[in-house]
Amino acid sequence: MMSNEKDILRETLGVDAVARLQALGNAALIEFVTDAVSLLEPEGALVCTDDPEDIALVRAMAVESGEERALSMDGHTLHFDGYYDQARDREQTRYLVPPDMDLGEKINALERDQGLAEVRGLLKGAMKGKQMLVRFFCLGPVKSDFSIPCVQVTDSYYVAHSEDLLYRSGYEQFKALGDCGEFFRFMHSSGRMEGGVSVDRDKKRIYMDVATDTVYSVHTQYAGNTVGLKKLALRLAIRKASREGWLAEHMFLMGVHGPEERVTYFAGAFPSACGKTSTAMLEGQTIVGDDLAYLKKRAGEIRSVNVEQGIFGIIRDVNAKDDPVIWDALTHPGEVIFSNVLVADGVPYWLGDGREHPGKGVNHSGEWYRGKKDADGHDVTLANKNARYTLRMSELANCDPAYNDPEGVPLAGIVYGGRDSDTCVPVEQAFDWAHGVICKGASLESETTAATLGREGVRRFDLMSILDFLSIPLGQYIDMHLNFVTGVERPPMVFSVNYFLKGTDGSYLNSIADKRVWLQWAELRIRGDVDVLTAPTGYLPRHEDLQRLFREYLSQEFSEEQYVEQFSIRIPKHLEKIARIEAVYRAETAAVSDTVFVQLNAQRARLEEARSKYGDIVSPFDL
Ligand code: SPV
Ligand code: MN
Repeated sequence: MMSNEKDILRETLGVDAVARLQALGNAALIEFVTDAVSLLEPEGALVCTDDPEDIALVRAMAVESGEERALSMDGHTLHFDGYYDQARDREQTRYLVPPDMDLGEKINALERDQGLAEVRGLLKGAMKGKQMLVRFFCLGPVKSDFSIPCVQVTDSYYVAHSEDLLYRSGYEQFKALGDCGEFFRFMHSSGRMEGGVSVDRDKKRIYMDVATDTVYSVHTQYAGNTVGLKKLALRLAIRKASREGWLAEHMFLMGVHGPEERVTYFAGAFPSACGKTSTAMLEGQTIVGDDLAYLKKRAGEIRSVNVEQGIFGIIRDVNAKDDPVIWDALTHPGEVIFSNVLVADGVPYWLGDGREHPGKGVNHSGEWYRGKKDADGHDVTLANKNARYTLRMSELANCDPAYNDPEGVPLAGIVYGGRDSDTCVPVEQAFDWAHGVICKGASLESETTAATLGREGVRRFDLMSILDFLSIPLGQYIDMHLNFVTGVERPPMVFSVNYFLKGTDGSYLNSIADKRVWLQWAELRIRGDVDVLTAPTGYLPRHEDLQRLFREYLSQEFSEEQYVEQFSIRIPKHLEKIARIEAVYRAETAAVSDTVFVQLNAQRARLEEARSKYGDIVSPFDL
């Protein structure tokens, strides 16, 4: 350590904290923390190790600082984000790139020097009078070749507490790293606070410096903007993965339990609020992770790990009937952070919880009463639609025993799903890997939800449900997927699901429970236990197989009429979709592989041929 670095650190951190940093023997880390101290100017700092005492202190301080408040149930706390800070902010999340780097049409980028000057200007002195927390975490299981060490500095105890629930501790992982700069860096300040929330929302910025694997986030608390290791780290990981030939994905991981106690592992990509967590939490199955997965090729197969160890889940519509496991964890003692829900008499309430609601309480808008309007004249709902819960997976009764395995789980299937009211069938298998990558993953669209700021219900292109997090050009990302299975004997089978298909009268055709059948069917397909029908868009399940699965798993009939209504191929809708997707790729400034257009053209040709034979709507019984 240079002597002026030593002075800056020692003055602010004290001798013990400096010793903790020095014990890691990592010059790049010292450089990062020194920079953070000189930029943010904290009054002092808490350098935490993996020691449970440090973790308990952060949890206690989250309450003492007012960022969280204790609820009646043991271990439960409540956090509010500012009224206008309730979701990821796409507009203010930007990549800082050198002038010669083109990330393409879809990526919100800003010239590096300009962005750094702006965000570092906003962070200058942001921690005056506050403590800086220095935290070490590990993405992926520890001591694994999936592990990525991370350092987070923040002045938010809520952010640090959330990270303790969501990520594996990483101080020891840093020791294993040695003197090496290959780690991710996150710098966050909530900025000026009033009543425990960030107030200067016009100065909110989330900027990612890809040259140094450093993310800056300021004047925000919402975890999607601040918990560095979540979506901000995903963006850095995608770039690292593209350099090293693996995949960093916005996917759940789950074990689907088939006949004779066999377990088949699936990953699933769904845009936010489209049934992703509830799929990973399906009855009878085990969950490995609900949001982020790393995939690597090992000895001719694909292995995958959960990047996280906890869940930052949407609480809306979690109720005792549809989500018994989560419900259980949320209504019993245990460490849970509720955010942006309503609290009355120490009890949290949320939209769609299936309970009688109190007429007043406290929520993200302050004192709340039924009929309350905000400053813009909009109704203030009892809880925010994007209200969340944060807990460790180990709290869940259905946690898969392999969720911490450093080797990961063998991946047999990938599922893509979006909120699609009028085009795709409820479940379908891709013809092969390339067809799945292009016509399912890279063609994914979804109607927008409350998980991001902006209008809801607008159809939006969202390839692999990762568009918001893409940090390399679209074409390059697709190529990574296409090439990923080279040398893999049995690439994962690719499926699409659609839980949101509507009938001609505008009502949903499926109930929430039906997804169990789609997943069990996919499991049987992977194991070679069921046959299929060939449609222009992929392989469809046969009626008799679905009928059997509906009876077995849901004790329900699945009539021929239901089958025809749900599994008919809506050719004009598919052709419109292909035209939309093709336009997206044609508009890309960065190169896009020919395979994209070849696959889309082949699908169009199959659809047109089917239309000339059967008309606009093709019944599966005609196939
Ligand atoms: C999502 O919106 O996809 C989430 C929550 O998983 S966030 O951390 O906001 O990204
Ligand atoms: Mn997510």
